[in-house]
Order: sequence, then structure tokens, then C-alpha cells
Amino acid sequence: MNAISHDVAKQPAVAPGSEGSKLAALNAWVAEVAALTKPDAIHWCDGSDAENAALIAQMQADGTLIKLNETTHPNSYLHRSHPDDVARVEHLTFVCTTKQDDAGPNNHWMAPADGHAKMDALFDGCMKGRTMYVIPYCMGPIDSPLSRCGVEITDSPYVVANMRIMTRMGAAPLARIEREGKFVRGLHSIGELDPERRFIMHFPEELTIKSFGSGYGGNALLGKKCHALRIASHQARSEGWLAEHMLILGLENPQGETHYIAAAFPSACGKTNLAMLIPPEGYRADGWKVWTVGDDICWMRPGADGRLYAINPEAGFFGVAPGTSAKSNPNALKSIQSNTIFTNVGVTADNQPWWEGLDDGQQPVTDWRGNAYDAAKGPAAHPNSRFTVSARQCPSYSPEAENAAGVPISAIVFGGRRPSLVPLVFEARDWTHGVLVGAAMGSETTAAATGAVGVMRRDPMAMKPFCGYNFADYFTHWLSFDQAGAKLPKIFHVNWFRKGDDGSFLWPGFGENLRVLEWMIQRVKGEAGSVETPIGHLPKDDEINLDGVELTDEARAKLFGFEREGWQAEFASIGDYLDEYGPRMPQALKDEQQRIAKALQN
Ligand code: GTP
Ligand code: SPV
Ligand code: MN
Repeated sequence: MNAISHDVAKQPAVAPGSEGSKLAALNAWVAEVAALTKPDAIHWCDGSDAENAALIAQMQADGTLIKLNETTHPNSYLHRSHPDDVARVEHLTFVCTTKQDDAGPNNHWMAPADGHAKMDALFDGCMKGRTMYVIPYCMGPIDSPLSRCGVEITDSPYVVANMRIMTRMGAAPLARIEREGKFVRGLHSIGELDPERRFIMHFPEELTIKSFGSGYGGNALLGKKCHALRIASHQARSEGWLAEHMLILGLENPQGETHYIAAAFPSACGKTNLAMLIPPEGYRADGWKVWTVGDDICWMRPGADGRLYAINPEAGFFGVAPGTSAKSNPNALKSIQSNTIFTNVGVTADNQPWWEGLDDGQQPVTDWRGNAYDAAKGPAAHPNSRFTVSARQCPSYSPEAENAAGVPISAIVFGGRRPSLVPLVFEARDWTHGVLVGAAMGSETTAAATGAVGVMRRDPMAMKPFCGYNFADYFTHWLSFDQAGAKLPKIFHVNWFRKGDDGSFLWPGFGENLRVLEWMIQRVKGEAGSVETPIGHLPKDDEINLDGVELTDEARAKLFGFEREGWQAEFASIGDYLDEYGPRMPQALKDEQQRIAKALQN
């Protein structure tokens, strides 16, 4: 064990005890990075409790972490990021493939040589006076053939502490890397946190990530969006699997059968909430239960029986704090009572974490910037403030999340924030139609990325910011799963965010969403009917159980209705969107769009 002290002991640029082993490539890379970045010390993370405790003490001493109320929130800390560094930066995120077309119109592109030159100039000497941490990690259960390993090198102890929660980190992944000899390389430095000197670059052909100038979430915890989505989606395409921005949940019915559902919603559009859903009271009494497998990322591949099997590559949740309450998401709230890192939330007079929508009767005294709270100056918690917590602390965490074989997926769900037009739920006719439903997804932007909030944009399969290659090729890859012998999930689209004329949400959402999931599983089992429309199958009006749900006539009409004229305009816009990808866009998808556009004319 190599627990560290405040002045981290100097360590060699080779993994402990690894001379001459299959770790030669890793050792060489670490030495190369050290020569470039010139750290004062190198620390190989073993993931131990002692190491974590030493890092936390060091971060408390230098103000990176602030200890929260030990009685109400044992072993929990607040981190305030730089106020200009509070979300992913899509305009500074690049995919560097040899051919520009391979990155596609959906990505910012730079030639690999230019990308490396730009990043290496930023990294030159950037760790002087700092410790360089080497973090071996595994995305997915450590013994799963679906899992993949990586190594992140960073100068941020906050990143180390978060990666320890979000991934399987330390000695076990290092042993797997030594066995396999293959890993994703992620190099990260917070630099000076200067937004003008901030880039997140991906080199999928080299399984390499270089990220500079941000300490925040998806920009800095490289196992998450950079590896598990951008690099993994590229790798998955060549290896015949899928890396998706999806939650995974298990829905257990009163008969004790569990069906697994994977759902893709864009950032801050409800994945964590749905993954941890607590059924409405009547359902609970009848024996319904939701099990959480994952809340953000899903890797899946066909099994021998033709079904898709999924793992959650993560080990923790990096969840949106605002809006999390005992009413909206009791499982999340219970999960974050201890051993949690909060980023950019407010605090109360007795040093408890606080955010808008917590609804616990307390008041904030300090805002996320560390200033005295003043309602006139904005919210106490940043809208994209987050909690980092181990998935094992979630009361609904599924034991199957650790299953090396993954869980079989019965239904795939797409959805976004659509204030108008899109009904509560509809089902795709078949796989090709389902891929089009995913490809045509639209949603209003949220605070999870910098830029304007509430702007409608196409966000295919919730992967707009995360697909590591050309969307046209990505849709081709999705279509390719429809093969002889495949037993593919049914595909649905949902919209929890339909608004009425007065601007309020028409559907109560949260726990009540179970009613929609119940219908999906009935459809999967062939036990529920539907109304056929050009956009797909809608539930018959009495086929979703609405007992105990108060809906106005307007809500019923809009949530379960089909608005032909609006959909005609929508399909014209979907056609224009597909055309943006030129001849690479699969013909089957264009044909499907045209078939539906025509059906909408009748
Ligand atoms: P990322 O972690 O950014 O990928 O976000 P996410 O998709 O996990 O979103 P999350 O579950 O954290 O929800 C984000 C916001 O959507 C919160 O403010 C929730 O309160 C709100 N939300 C979630 N589910 C529902 C719902 O069913 N209805 C409504 N109206 N709001 C919801
Ligand atoms: C998202 O934005 O989809 C997140 C948060 O889950 S981050 O890790 O910053 O990507
Ligand atoms: Mn996400």
C-alpha cells in the first residue's frame, strides 16, 4: 500500500512492482507524460481507504473541499469549482479522426497531429509544483467481458476522489490492464482553469483523450463522457456493441418478474430520476418495484440468445442536485446522506448542503460561489450543481448491476424536453422505425452544458454531445443489429415535459412515470392494445392506468393525442436534418422518414 502524506512522496514513473511486465506500455506513457508536464511528484493510485483519507485531508487543508455537517451528512464534502467552470463545454470539445468526415457534422474536428500539437503545448510544464496522479480504472464490473479499462493521469486530487466513486479504481483495474495490455489513455490537467485555454480532445483511433483547463464533471472525470461514450462509441462500432447515454432500470411486477429498460434522455432530462423511481402508492402496495442498474451510461451487446445484454460501466452517480427532494427522488436523497461529494451547492447556517427544490424547510446562508446568499442575485445552488456518490448507497441499487453478463434489455426508450406536439408515449413499429425515432429526437437545451438554456435542438439518442464518430455511421451501426436471430427490444418514445397553454407541465412525472413503463412491458408481452398512427402506436385512452391521476381535458388531449399538421412540419424538419449528413446517411432511414411523411399527408 502506498498511502500518501500531505507532501506526497516522490514515486518512480513505473507502476509499483511492474518492471518488465505487460505494463511496459503504461510505464512508458507515464514517463513520457511526466517528461512533458514536469510534475514535482508522481502518485500511482491504489484506491485504498488510506489513500482516499490522505487526499481528502490534503484537499481540506488547501480549501478544495469543505467539510459539511458531520452529524447530518457524515463524511461529506462541498467543492466549489471555478465560477467559469461549472458545466461541459461542447464548443471546446473535439473529435480528432484522421479523416474529417469520420467525425461528422455532429462533432468539432481537428486533424490528430494538430490536436496533439495544440494540447501538448498546453501540457508543457503544466504540472510544475503539482503532483501527478495516475488512476487505473475499470468501466464496468471488474470481471465482465463487456467492461473496458483506462488510465487517467491528472493533477487534480478532486478528480481522483471523484473517479474513486464513479469507477472501479486502483489495484484491481491495474491487474486487469496488466493482463490485457490494453487501456484507454486519458491525460488531464486543470491548467489555470482559463476558459480561453480549455479544450477536451478525443483521438478515438488511438484510444486517447487529452483534456486541459477544466476541473468539472464530464470535462475532467475522463472515465465518464470522454471514455465511456465518445471513445467507447467509436470502439463499440468496430467491435459490434453499443455505448449509449442511457439509464438502465429493472421493473419488477407483483408476480416477481423483472424486465430491464434502457432509456436515453439528454443531459438533465430525467435519467437519474427515472432510474431511481419509486412507484405510486397503489403500485407499491401491489408489489411493484424499480431496481436501479445505472443512471447515465449503458454498454450493451447481443448475447448468444439474440437479446441485448447491458452493463452500467459506472460505479457511482454524478447527479443533478437541484430538484432532488424526498418527494421527487427519495432514493437519490437517501443515497446522498453520507460519503458524498457535493459540487456547487449552497449551504445552510449549520453547514448542511442545500439546493433549490430540496424542500426540507431549511434556508441557505451561502451560495454556490461562497457568497452570502441573496435571492436577488440568483439561486443558492448552481443549476448544474451535482452530487457524487457510490451506487452502492442507493437503496434501489440492483444486485444485477454487478452481474458480469449484464442484464437483458426488453425495451429501449427515447425522450426529451418537448413542450409541444410530442405525446406522452408512443411505440415504434419496428427496429428501423425505432432507430429513426431515436435519430429524430429533439430536446430543449439545459444547464448541463454551457450556452443558452431552453433552445430546441436535435439530439439524436441523447448522444449529440457524446457520439465519437459521424452520426450517419452511428445510425448505420444501430440499424445493423436487426439481423436474423436477433431478439431486439421494442423501442418507445416518451415526453414527460409536455406543457399546457399556461406553460405548466401537463404530466405529473417522476413516480407516476411508472404507469407508462407498465404499458411498455404489457406491449412487450403482447398484453396491451394500441392505436396505430403514422408516427407509431399510441396507447388506447384506457390502456394506461390513470387511477388516482388528475388530468384536465387539455392534458388528456395533448398527452394522448396525435396532431397531424404539427407532425407534418416535424417530419419535414427531420428530413432536412437527415439531409445535413449527405450521402452517408443510411437510405433505410431516409426511406422510413419519407414513408411516414407521406402517410402524414393522408
Ligand atoms: P444528467 O446527469 O445531466 O445526464 O441528467 P439526467 O438525465 O440524469 O436528469 P435528472 O434525472 O437529474 O433530472 C434533471 C431535471 O429534470 C431535474 O430538475 C428533475 O427534477 C427534472 N425531472 C426529472 N424527471 C422529471 C419528470 O418526470 N417530470 C418533470 N417535469 N421533470 C423531471
Ligand atoms: C451530463 O451532462 O450528461 C452529465 C454530467 O451526466 S457530466 O458528467 O458533466 O457530463
Ligand atoms: Mn448524462
